[in-house]
Amino acid sequence: MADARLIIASNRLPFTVVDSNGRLELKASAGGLVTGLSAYLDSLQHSAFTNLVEYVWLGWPGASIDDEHKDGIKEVAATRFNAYPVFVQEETMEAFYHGFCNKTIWPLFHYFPSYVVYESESWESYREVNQYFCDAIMEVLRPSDILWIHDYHLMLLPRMIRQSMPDVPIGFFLHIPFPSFELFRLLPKKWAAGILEGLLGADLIGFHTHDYTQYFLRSVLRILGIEANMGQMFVDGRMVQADTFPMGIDFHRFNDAVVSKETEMERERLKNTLSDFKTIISVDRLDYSKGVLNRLEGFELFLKDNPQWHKKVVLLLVIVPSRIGVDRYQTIKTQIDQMVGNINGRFGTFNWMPIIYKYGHVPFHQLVALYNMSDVALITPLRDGMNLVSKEYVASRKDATGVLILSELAGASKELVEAVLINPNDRGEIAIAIKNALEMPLEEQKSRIEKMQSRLKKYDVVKWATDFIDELKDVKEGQSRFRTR
Ligand code: GDG
Repeated sequence: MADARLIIASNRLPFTVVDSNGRLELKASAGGLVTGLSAYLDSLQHSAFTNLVEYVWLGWPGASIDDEHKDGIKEVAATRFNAYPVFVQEETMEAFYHGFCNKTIWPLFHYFPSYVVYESESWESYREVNQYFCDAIMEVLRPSDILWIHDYHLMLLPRMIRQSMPDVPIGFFLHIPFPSFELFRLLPKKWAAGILEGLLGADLIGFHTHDYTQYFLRSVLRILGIEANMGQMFVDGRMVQADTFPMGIDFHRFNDAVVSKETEMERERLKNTLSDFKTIISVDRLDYSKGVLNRLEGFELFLKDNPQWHKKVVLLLVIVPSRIGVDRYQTIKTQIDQMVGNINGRFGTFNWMPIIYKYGHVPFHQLVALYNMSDVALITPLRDGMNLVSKEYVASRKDATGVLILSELAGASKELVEAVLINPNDRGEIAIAIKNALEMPLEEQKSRIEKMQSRLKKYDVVKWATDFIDELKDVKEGQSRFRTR
């Protein structure tokens, strides 16, 4: 595979096109995927052990672009971000993203079957946008490249590409849970089979946990009748592998940022107002799957049961706006607002509010300062593919103190076994976990955090991506050996 380039496809690019007083500008954006993959892509440039030095990132640029501006955007995207924009009109993107992606797939794959909307038009827009991505990829893809497709927005894409370029190596990684067969089968047969066949167009399909991989294989067996042996399947005579790759973080980015000047300044500023209190941090995108209401109920119960902790502890609740175009997200926002108000109204005094609530994005160094100065992290999703925030909290504990309370329904709980694991549906358990975390002896805190840190350091995001790409190359080699036999 000499001169192979890595082509990455994800719904969004690492930037968004914004209109600034009539002028289009490209603004860098940084979610978990962008930050994680960027660390890997940087490492490629400096590694002597891979022939993958060039990459191109394809995705939607975040807005409709007029024909007259397309070439300009393409040029800046290529030079500043190594990116290739997939142009799709905002209305089509809206039906696709707010429709099938986030009203059908997201709730179903996160075990909220009663939230799922089944609309054939939105399935059509899902197919349509996957086809737009396929067309754009075919403009740049060469047979010697490696294509790595990301996440639930693009599950039909591997097969579409395979039909046009039968031999190109294609990897697919799902960042959210793959649900058990009993949930997956709720999808109309045509959609369920379409999604599985779409995914099986890849050579390697990766999931965060062993369970998700097994659930996927079970659905493939029950719906398509294809059997697997050790995750290996034969699809139209081609070997396809499903496997588990728990995504890590850029450990040193967080660990080193703790001692940076910017973080130091943020920490000082925060300490000015918070030095009298123990602090509990909670950070999520706005999403019903993140279990924020359960968390607040657990915290309320803790305050009710533990008056000795009144005026001594503060919950720092950061909610980052997300998918506000979907009704369910508006509803959950209103419910969170009300509940925070109720708890503060019920327990607060003129010199103490139990919850400090920030609805908005916080800059990176402030986030690290919050992780670093908080005695406890309270992370209680009802379902989460992985949950990187829990890993970032652990990485930001430079002195190895602190306690992570983590839902056993987050993928991360399979690795972070030294966290205080809770079931997010059990408010009583959350309340007790908060008390125990605040009162945990320092030696126990350190022993737990150190073990988690050493694991996160070893299996970081660069290792995650390297393992995935290496296995993809192995699968490809295995296929050619199989063919020559
Ligand atoms: C999906 C899956 C899976 C958040 N708020 C701020 C901020 N963030 C950053 C965090 C973290 C990322 O966003 C969020 O990642 P999560 O993993 O916690 O959650 P999702 O966004 O739902 O991600 C998830 C992930 O994909 C990766 O596969 O783990 O299960 O749902 O990196 O740091 N960053 C800054 N300010 C914020 O306010 N700077």
